[in-house]
Amino acid sequence: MGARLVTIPISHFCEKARWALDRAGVDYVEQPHVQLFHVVAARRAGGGRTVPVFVTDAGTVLADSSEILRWADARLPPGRRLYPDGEPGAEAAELEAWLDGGLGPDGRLWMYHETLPVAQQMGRWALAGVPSWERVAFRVAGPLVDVAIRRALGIDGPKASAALERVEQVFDDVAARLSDGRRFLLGDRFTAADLAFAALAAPVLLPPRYGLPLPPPEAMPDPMACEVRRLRAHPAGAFADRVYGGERDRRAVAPV
Ligand SMILES: N[C@@H](CCC(=O)N[C@@H](CS)C(=O)NCC(=O)O)C(=O)O
Repeated sequence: MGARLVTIPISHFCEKARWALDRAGVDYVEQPHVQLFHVVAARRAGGGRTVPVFVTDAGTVLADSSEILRWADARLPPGRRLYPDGEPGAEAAELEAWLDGGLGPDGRLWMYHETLPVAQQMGRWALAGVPSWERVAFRVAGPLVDVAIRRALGIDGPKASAALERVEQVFDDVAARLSDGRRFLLGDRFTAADLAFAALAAPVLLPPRYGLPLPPPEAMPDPMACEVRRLRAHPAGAFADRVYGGERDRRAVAPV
């Protein structure tokens, strides 16, 4: 069997891994699953309860997006790596870990709080490529999925507001870093920090060049659409858009 990536298709941690694999020209098949059903698929693939889980063609299991980035990077020439040699590579990894631990979960929590009430209308995007029985189960068990996701992620109104405030703080920090005119977070070179920021900001930006179609702001409830437009206009939101425009080509790069 060839390499495979087990995902929740719209998940931003999955986009992070997918982007790195695409960028390195890795040949793999994506196996998308609905939230909660993904646990069975992730465990079956040899991972834990989260996705992405990447199974290489040699059968090695990588159950964390950062591990997948490292694996993909090893397939690129040094000049194109997401983790440059030495201190810049360490700094890229440090920023990535900061974003993985903060922006990633916070943006997701806020996005679910805003979209769970209209989850069935999101099916067109959220169910892309998932097995048909999971699609049916999602439709039938809608209210239960809502309760289960809220419980699993500890979602409520005050937590969602606090999460959005933290997201804005990250946006301000990113903008401050870029304020000296540098092209990327660490200078002139695209690194894991930039990829992680652009991928993990997706729940609050809904980037048009994401690895698969996301709903446009117009399809979202008004309060969410309003925040998305506001954050897109933030210098860090504009930066994410530029990074997608310049660096996110699906399977565009040949391996070494
Ligand atoms: N540290 C992990 C985090 C991945 C993660 O949080 N994945 C989410 C999807 S965005 C997930 O699987 N959540 C389901 C759960 O926690 O049960 C990584 O970087 O891969």
